[in-house]
This record gives sequence, structure tokens and C-alpha cells, in this order.
Amino acid sequence: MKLYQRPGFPNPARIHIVLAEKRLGRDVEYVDVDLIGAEHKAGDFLAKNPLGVLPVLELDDGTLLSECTAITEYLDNLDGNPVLTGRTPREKGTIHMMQRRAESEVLDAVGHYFHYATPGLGDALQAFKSREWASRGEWGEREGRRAAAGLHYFNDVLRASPWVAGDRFSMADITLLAGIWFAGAAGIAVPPGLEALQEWLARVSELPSVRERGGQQMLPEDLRRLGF
Ligand SMILES: N[C@@H](CCC(=O)N[C@@H](CS)C(=O)NCC(=O)O)C(=O)O
Repeated sequence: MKLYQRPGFPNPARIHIVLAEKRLGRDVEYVDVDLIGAEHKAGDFLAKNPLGVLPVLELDDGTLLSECTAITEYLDNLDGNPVLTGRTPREKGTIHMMQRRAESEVLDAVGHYFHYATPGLGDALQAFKSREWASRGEWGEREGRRAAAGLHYFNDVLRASPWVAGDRFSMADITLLAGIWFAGAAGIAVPPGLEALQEWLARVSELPSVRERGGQQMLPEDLRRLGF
């Protein structure tokens, strides 16, 4: 298998955690795609994912999987023990629901803030975003506030349950974690007083799969090009 990715970016990081959880990290060849140089918007990559986003998993038979949820489902089922996406109908339904909420209310909202209310990934990328780019700053700001509201929602969830989708670590936790990492990079602070969320964050950060990925920073050239 080949994973088209970029170190330190939040969506590829979701799959790095999955690979570590499933002990599949060594079965994958990692192919870096230059997001800041807009390599993912050029023909070769668009042939792999017409939506022009990372990550993409290419199977040995040439099958191309994109969308983190789809890639996670594939990897999770390889060993017949899909602990991350659910083993029973009830687990599957609950994890799917909570994952989607983490994606839409936090991770995607942060992404919209980052791309539309800040310089995002820089000049090379702006040309590929909406033609109304310049007028979308206000919408981007609103999305930032929506992400903060999403974090309040998940604080309530985590006051009632140890993990995002119940009593086990799952794909829903991975999505929320990626959203919080992305929020930090985009300059959205976790609102004060969200103690259950902070306790969960401390616990999740200690998981071996997450610690392993935690060592994976953005490439120095990417940090430089983004002005950090
Ligand atoms: N829903 C997609 C999101 C993928 C995504 O937005 N990836 C980011 C990297 S973290 C990307 O490729 N951004 C480039 C861009 O927006 O041009 C998934 O689950 O894989």
C-alpha cells in the first residue's frame, strides 16, 4: 500500500494514528505530496483524488481510497477486528454518528476558518479556492466560532462518557483530536473551562499511537513557507 500524505497535516495524521493502532505502519510506503506548492491540484494527483486533498491510500491492486473515514474503515477491517469503526451494529452506528459530528462541527469548521479567514496554505493554493475567496473572510470567521461551539459540545459529551463514542477509543476520538490539533495550528484556542475535554485530551495524548504521531512535525520547509 502507498499513503499519499504530508507530515504534520491533520488529515494525514488521522491515518497515521490508525496505522499505529492497527500495527500496519510498516506495511505502507509513504509518498510526500507538496501541499503548499499545490502539487495536489495538478493532474497526476487529481487522477488519484479528483477532490485534490490528502490523504489517499493506494492499494496494491491499484484501488484508490480517499476520505479518512473510508481509509480508516478499510484498514480497520483488514484484521477482522474493527475496533476503531465498530464491531457491533450499535457500535458502528454510534461511532459513525459521533465521528461525523467531530468532522463537521470541529475539524471541517476549523479548516474553513483556516482557509478562508487566514492566509491558509499560502498564495499557490488561493487560486484553487473559491472565486469569491476575497469576500469569504466573514464566513471563515463564523466557522471559527462554530468550531469553538463544537468544542463546547464535545466537552458536554466527554463529561458523560470517557471517549467520544462511548467506552472505547474509536475513529471519532481520532477525528476530534485532529480537529483540536488543527485548531491550535490555525490559532483557535480551546475555550477556557472545558475541563472534560482537556482531561480527555491529556488521556488521548498518552496513547502510544498518538505519541508516535506526536513526534511527526511539519517539515521545516513547510513551516518556513507558512511563515512560522
Ligand atoms: N474530508 C477529507 C479532508 C482532506 C483534507 O482536507 N486534507 C487537507 C490536508 S490536512 C488537504 O489536502 N488540504 C489541501 C487543500 O485544501 O487544498 C478527508 O477526510 O480526507
